[in-house]
Amino acid sequence: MYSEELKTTIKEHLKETLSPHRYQHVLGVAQAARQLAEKYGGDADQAEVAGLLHDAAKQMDLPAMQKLAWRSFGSTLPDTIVSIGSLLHGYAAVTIAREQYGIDDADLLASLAHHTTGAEHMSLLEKIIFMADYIEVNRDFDGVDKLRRLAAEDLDKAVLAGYDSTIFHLLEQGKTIYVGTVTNRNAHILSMK
Ligand code: DGI
Ligand code: FE
Ligand code: FE
Ligand code: FE
Repeated sequence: MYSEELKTTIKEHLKETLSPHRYQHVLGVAQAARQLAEKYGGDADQAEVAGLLHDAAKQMDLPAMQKLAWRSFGSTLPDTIVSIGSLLHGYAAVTIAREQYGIDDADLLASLAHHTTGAEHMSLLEKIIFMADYIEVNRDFDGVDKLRRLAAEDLDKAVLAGYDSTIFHLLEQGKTIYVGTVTNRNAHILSMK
């Protein structure tokens, strides 16, 4: 379903639009996503394409992200998400995937939209992209080794540790915490019982 030709085209475009650092990150996420898909019984090509595209809008300015996100989501997104680029870029990536690459795979599009804050009920692919973003080979932060180990053992435990790591980080930095991140973490815990 997802061809090598499509992946090559996406990579060429990303290489032109992202910084070298961000481009290396998306290659790392694509590779980690493939590996997680192979381990947990997902579609490795679908995971690779989602990994490539998840941060496609990351380096745009906020108005450009807002225009993109509007074309896929209209007024359905919470104001908090629309006003903060770090929360909005995944939703903007959905429009890039749809309009530039003709992708209409709802699961793939959801994995782009939800990669930063998670979601209340994530599919396997959504969990894979959410986790690949933390554990890709270029990432280096306190706790990354624990997340890598958990991701190799139990994807749901890893997802919970991912939420916790983001929330800890935001607390330490004195940043606002999007309430949806907390709601999604709670729903994830309940889904594990
Ligand atoms: O795009 P990446 O840097 O690869 O990673 P990401 O999309 O997971 O996260 C982007 C940024 O968003 C990161 O600096 C942490 C921040 N973030 C994640 N959850 C929240 C958040 N920022 C706020 N304010 N609130 C959140 O709940
Ligand atoms: Fe991101
Ligand atoms: Fe993330
Ligand atoms: Fe990322």
